Amino acid sequence: MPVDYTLYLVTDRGMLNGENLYHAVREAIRGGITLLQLREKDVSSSDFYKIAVEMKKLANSYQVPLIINDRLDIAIAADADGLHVGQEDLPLEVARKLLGPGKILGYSVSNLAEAEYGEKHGADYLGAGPVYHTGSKETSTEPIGTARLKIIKNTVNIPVVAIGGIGMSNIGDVREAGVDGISVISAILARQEVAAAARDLKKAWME
Ligand code: TZP
Ligand code: MG
Repeated sequence: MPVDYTLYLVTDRGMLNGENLYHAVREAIRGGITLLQLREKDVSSSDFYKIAVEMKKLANSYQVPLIINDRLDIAIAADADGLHVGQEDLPLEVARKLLGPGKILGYSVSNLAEAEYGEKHGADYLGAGPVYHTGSKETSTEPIGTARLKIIKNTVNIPVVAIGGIGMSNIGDVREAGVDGISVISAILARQEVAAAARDLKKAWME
C-alpha cells in the first residue's frame, strides 16, 4: 500500500502540558495526519514497548501507519509499520537488513551527500531538515532552508518529508520546494486544539 507522507506527526510527550499522549494522537488522526512516528526519549525499553503496542492498536484502527523512531527492536517487537533512523543511529543498511524489505524505513538527512547515501542504502523516504530553527530537538545542525531542501528533493527519487520548525506561517514555502509532505511536532502537539491544528495544516497543504 502506498504511504501518504502529506502530514507526518512525530510525538513528543514533553509538549503535551500533561495531556494524555493517546488522546492527543487520536485527535491528531481525526484532524487528518497521514503518518505517525513514535519518538520516545527517556523511557525504559519496557515502557517504550508497551506504548508502542498501544500506539500500534490506535494507529491500526484508523489505518495510519506507525513508524518507531530509532529503536529497531521496538519496531520489530511491536510489529510497527516501520522504523526511522538518524545519522547517529543504527547504520541504515543494517536496519534495512534486520527490518526486512516489507517495512517502511526512514532516514534523517541534512545535506545532499546524506540524502544520496540514504537512497542508495535502503531508505524508503528521507526526513530532511531541520528546514528552520526548531525548539523541539537539540541539534547543532544549522537550518538547511527551503533552497537546499529543494535540491535534495530534486536529486533523489524517493519521497522527501521536510522537518524542523514547520507550521502555518511557512508551510506554503515548504510546499513550493516540491517535497512530499511535512513532519511536525510542535505545530500540532503544542497546540491547545490538536485536531484543529492538524486540520489547518492539512488544508493549507492541499490548497
Ligand atoms: N528532527 C529534526 S527537527 C526535529 C526533529 C525530530 C524536531 C521537529 O519539531 P518541530 O516542533 O516540528 O520543529
Ligand atoms: Mg534518532
